Amino acid sequence: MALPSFRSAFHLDRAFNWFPGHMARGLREIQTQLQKTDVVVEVRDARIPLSSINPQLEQLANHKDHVVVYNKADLADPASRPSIIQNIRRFTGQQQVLFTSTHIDRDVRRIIEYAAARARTDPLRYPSVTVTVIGMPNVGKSSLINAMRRIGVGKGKAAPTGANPGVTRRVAGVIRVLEDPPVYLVDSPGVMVPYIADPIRSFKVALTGGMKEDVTDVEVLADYLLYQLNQKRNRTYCDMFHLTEPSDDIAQVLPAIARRIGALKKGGGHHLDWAARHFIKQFQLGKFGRYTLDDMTQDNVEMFFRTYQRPVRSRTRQRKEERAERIQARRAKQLAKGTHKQSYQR
Ligand SMILES: Nc1nc2c(ncn2[C@@H]2O[C@H](COP(=O)(O)OP(=O)(O)O)[C@@H](O)[C@H]2O)c(=O)[nH]1
Ligand SMILES: [Mg+2]
Repeated sequence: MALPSFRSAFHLDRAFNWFPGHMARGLREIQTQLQKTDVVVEVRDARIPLSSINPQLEQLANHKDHVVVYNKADLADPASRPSIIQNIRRFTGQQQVLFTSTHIDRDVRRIIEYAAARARTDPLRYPSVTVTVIGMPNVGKSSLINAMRRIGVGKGKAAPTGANPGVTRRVAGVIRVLEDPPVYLVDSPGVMVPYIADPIRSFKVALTGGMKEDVTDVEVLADYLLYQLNQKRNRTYCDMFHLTEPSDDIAQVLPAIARRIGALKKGGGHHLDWAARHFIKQFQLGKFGRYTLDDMTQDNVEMFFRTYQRPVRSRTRQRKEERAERIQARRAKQLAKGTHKQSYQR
């Protein structure tokens, strides 16, 4: 049987973007919180080692004692690890790179140990250690904190977690995760890159659960997933959805999924959006195997780091941000002069 021909690239012009008000506020709160922080744990998603870097967060964390944690490593391709460590060290200078899964105690303990080592080696300077956990939405920050608490002090969940992004909306209170030496953790809301210009990057972030569903298009995401599976010659979906052969046409695959899961409309036809959601969910649960979606070949990594320092902003957003900065500066001036209230009431 001749192999079906697959698309050699995935083309779409529209990127998904999500940067609600609570993230802008979260970023400011994180900045304040970092002044009271000894160690920053910057969590990323191991399935998208490049796309889950937020330069804004990285910049805030860079002048602190800072460890990068690639979480959800149980869902990512372990073969890409050496390349990730090597490239992150080379391009960002970041030496401390860990891989974790929240249900693997050994992984989680390494983060606690990293923080505790500060107090053990320099107890006068660090009578206790405060750790702030930052990162993009849904990478597992709150789950990691709960795991650290479970392992460190044997206590239950303290930070709310959830399958959808945007569960944690404020910088939270301190949570003790170790008695001796005392280690405290602070959770924070996930902060998305304010403007993702590259559609493919936005699809990867969305496919791994980083974006609220409303700002995405589940059928486009399902199509991108199909493209990825076919690229890797992964045929798992054929057995799963009773397809006789692989297909690169989402218009064929989604109805097959709908039939398999019973997403049928009363008067006939298929609920294609339910089918798309189901398909994406199976990926997020690891049912198609372990995936690293970012291409970690040298050329691609170099290209990514050549542009990532300067987050591309749309002109409208740029103008909006400049206006917000001007208003903030004016308020600060008025506050200093004590005229803020009057001008506010006017
Ligand atoms: N497979 C897997 N799932 C994880 C891991 N860490 C977190 N999750 C799941 O990812 C989702 C988001 O977790 P959450 O801690 O709320 O993320 P946050 O938004 O960064 O705080 C939840 O459904 C978690 O169960 C991990 O290491 N492996
Ligand atoms: Mg959270």
